Amino acid sequence: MELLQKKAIEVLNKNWKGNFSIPCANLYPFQWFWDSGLIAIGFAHFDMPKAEKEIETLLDAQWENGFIPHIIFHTETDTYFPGADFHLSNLHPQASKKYKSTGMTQPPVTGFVLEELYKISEDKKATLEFIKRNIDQVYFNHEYFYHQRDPKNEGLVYIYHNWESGTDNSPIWDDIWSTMNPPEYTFERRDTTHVDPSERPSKREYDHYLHIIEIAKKYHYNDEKIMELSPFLVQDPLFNAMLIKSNESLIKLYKLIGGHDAKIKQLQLWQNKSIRSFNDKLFDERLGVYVHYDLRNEKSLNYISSSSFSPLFAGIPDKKRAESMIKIMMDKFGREDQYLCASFDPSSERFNPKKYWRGPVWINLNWMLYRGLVQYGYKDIAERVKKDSIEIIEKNGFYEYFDSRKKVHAEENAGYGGHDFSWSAALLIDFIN
Ligand code: 9YW
Repeated sequence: MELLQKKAIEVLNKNWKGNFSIPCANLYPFQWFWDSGLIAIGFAHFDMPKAEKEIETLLDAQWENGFIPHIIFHTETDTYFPGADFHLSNLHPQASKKYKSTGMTQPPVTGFVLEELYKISEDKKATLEFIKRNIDQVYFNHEYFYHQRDPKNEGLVYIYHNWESGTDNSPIWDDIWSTMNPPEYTFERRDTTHVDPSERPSKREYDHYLHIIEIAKKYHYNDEKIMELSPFLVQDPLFNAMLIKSNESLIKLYKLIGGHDAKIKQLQLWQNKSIRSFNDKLFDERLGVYVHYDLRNEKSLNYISSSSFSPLFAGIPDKKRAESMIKIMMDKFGREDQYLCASFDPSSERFNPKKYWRGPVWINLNWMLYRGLVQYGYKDIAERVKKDSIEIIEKNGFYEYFDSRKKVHAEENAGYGGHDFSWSAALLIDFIN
């Protein structure tokens, strides 16, 4: 275990660029929002100044309206498509003047990351000072979500692009792609020069991704216009669970700091409404798990994915519901020949254990699942998630994602996508400490 930890530290230090981390060399050469948060948790175990700097750099790129972008383009490299010249964040009047970025966001992990840093810290006083300096920006980000992304005022925020979900090519989006018919764009993919194209989204899927951005750009990333016109408008259980988990952390941290009654009260109001709507609207009684809601077409997207279980991490289901969710997870995802937890329902015909978010196991989702299972008292299953996560890294290395089928790991390298991947390393460190 010591050797694995040493290697993980090497990966993180290698991907550290002075003020922030890249998710992995070549494939993802910039700073990504939720990667940064999770990477900071890893650094906190052995280098708190880097953990703090990671978050400070992320928050430094916040827009004047509270929005935090999903990619911050710190350098000019063209090894990634679509880059800064495609996204053109400066179209938005309140975009950061200091950093080029995308005009979309990612799961809001920053609130709970601040709490994790505090828990891990050996110098709580100094870490609390760091939190005091930064927490209001995170609060401002939540305010942005509740003011700009919740058209029905129900406490559930929408995402307008699959890249905002963090689960880029999930089969769930296939239903939305079938409502669209984007132009066939001409562009040069860069991801497929770094990793095997069979493990990445297709060209046609990319046409859809680009088309949504073109619409948003046409209206200068104006939230009202996006809400009105984006063909992709989804209430995502993973995204909303991250927001809810982060709300809870902000409440705890503000209480610790003292003297922020108005903000605590507001967070509590958001929190109560969000949890109520989440349970009323995103739970599918027939499937017995949480699902996505397509706001544009006003219908539930009834599929089981690893996002379906992420509400456990945020304490959203009651005990009874949690019990039935976990039973479904074990029946469908937890068979002995599968590693926990595939990113998509292995019994579905859309399942593909090699292809990105269509089936492989991801360490970030496993980490959340582990935490959720522990919180609800499912220690044995939690231990299996942890054991599986460590085992697939030990067998293959710090890959971006992993085949969910055990037999493949016995025969060949079953780690896919980018190698020496930051959050796989960071969360491995957190798992074993
Ligand atoms: C892309 C960086 C990002 C993650 C996303 C993941 C992938 C990038 O990599 O998206 O070009 O599609 O899906 O969750 O933040 O690690």
